[in-house]
Amino acid sequence: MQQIKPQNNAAELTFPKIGLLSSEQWIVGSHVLTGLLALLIGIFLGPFQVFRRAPALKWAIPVFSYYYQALTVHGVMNALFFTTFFIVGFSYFTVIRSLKRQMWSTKLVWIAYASMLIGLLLVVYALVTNQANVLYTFYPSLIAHPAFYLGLVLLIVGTWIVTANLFLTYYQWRKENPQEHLPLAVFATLTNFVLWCVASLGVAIEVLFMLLPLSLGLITHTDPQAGRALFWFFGHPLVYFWLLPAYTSWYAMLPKQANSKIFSDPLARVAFILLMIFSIPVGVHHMFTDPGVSEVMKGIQTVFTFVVAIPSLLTAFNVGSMLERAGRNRGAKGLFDWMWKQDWKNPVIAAQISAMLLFITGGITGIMNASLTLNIALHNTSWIPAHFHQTLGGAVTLTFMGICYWLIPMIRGRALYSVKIALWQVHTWSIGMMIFGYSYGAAGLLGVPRRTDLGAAPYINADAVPYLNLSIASGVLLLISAILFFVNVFGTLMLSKQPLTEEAPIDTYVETKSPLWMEKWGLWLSIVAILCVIAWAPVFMEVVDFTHGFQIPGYNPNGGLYKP
Ligand code: HEM
Ligand SMILES: [Cu+2]
Repeated sequence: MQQIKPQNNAAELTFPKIGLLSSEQWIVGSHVLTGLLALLIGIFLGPFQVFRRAPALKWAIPVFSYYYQALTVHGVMNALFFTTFFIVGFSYFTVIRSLKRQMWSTKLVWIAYASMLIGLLLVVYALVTNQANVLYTFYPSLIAHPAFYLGLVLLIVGTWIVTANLFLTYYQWRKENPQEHLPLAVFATLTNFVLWCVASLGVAIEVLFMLLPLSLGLITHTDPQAGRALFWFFGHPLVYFWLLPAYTSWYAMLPKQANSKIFSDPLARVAFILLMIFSIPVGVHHMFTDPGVSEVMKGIQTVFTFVVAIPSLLTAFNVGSMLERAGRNRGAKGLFDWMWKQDWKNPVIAAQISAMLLFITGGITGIMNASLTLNIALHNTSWIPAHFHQTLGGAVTLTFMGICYWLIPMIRGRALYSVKIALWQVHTWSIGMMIFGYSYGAAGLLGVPRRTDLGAAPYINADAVPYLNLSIASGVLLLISAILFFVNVFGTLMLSKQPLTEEAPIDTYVETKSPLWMEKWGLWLSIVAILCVIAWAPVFMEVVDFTHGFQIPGYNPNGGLYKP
């Protein structure tokens, strides 16, 4: 990195009142649109999984007809590639706008993009050629084509470069502005990338030292329990990596969009710090039924998990209060009237508030999942996809769609193609996800499994059949919603003729009483490291077999036992 020089010293950028600078347009646009391309591949399989799993239909999935190929494409494209590209693009926008400067190095922006893009292409190759039917969690002993793992490595390496560039931009700004407060949106973005970098070490170790060598035939055996521990060291904070940009939008952009003010900026920063610190030490809650982890560890991480609920409750209070102010500014009187007095005709606002409403059920079901005793009843049932389609599919994706409704017009330089279509999209998505959550949740309580080609399964509990059939309604609504979304994206990019009217929702002045020590990144990193060691070292001592090493033969889902 020594050779790469900062290209943009000190020069404070001036932005047009409306629209983007062309440098921003390229940087933000390329990432966001690549993310949406990944979503385009992944999203449409969702409704067809619903149709395939409903006893009344049992339709074969089109194009990727093998169930696990389709499910892997859906999970990997939506959860790993759409999210990462979108978040990186959104984070660049946030930092460039809020700090009013170019990224530390534009060259690094493109090196990271190239790495992530090649990663995406390699993974698509492995998926499309039916050589990576390992789902988005790619647990060993399942094995995919090496291109799949190489693609994941490139994606992660790309995000590490992004992190370096973000922090170098921040330190450059800080040097020139030693006493100024960092805008909240940038503070949130930095906490998110600290969290991501530490978390991704787990999956990097798993892929580089276990999965890639196995897939290349350098080793023949593996250890599924150790692999799962490394994955979930990463996998739980991963969900916060998705969520924090949505929070960033709710805390730092929605107030301006809704013509309100944040209730408490320091409280928001406390929430982001808590999320950064506590999300890695809780991943064992994904391993509550794993035989290799002791009950003691499961109990300890249950308690930690409840701690992570606190910053989300702080967020509910802080953002709720901001929305109440917005509603009262618009004439709301009674106790709850302010909810209806929001600007529901604006898709950017409607999407974000609907996303929050979905997150209420997502959060409550999450707390249920986190209870060791309840989890045993819920684990691997359709309850789990019901839960994370309220959080990831609801809170996160719908917020990102809402962001698209102002960001894509800015990238294109024209107004949104159709506000009406956007509003229909938001409401079909919310109602669709609610029905999905209800039907899949209820079916899960009756024992319907997830990750199962139910269209071919003879053993469905008769009591659960009506719920699975009800889920067809959610599939139809969500299919319509996904089509409407992409009609608007492509319409805005290619057909829209109206001039852009909306300003970027970033306030660059900072009004906060938060102390500057909140930006002690070294301190936070040390606390994260200490908590990780306390929470995870005993788990790894339990799950790694130091005497016998790897003992389980790799398994290629396409070809039985793995032969290099
Ligand atoms: C268009 C609306 C969507 C529908 C109808 C839908 C439906 C489904 C269904 C039925 C499953 C479970 C299949 C099974 O367990 O066998 C599933 C899994 C999943 N979905 Fe979606 N989905 C949608 C959108 C999304 C979005 C937007 C995301 C993420 C951004 C997402 C991420 C996932 C993930 C990560 C899985 C787990 C895959 C696995 O078990 O390996 N879905 N989806
Ligand atoms: Cu988790």
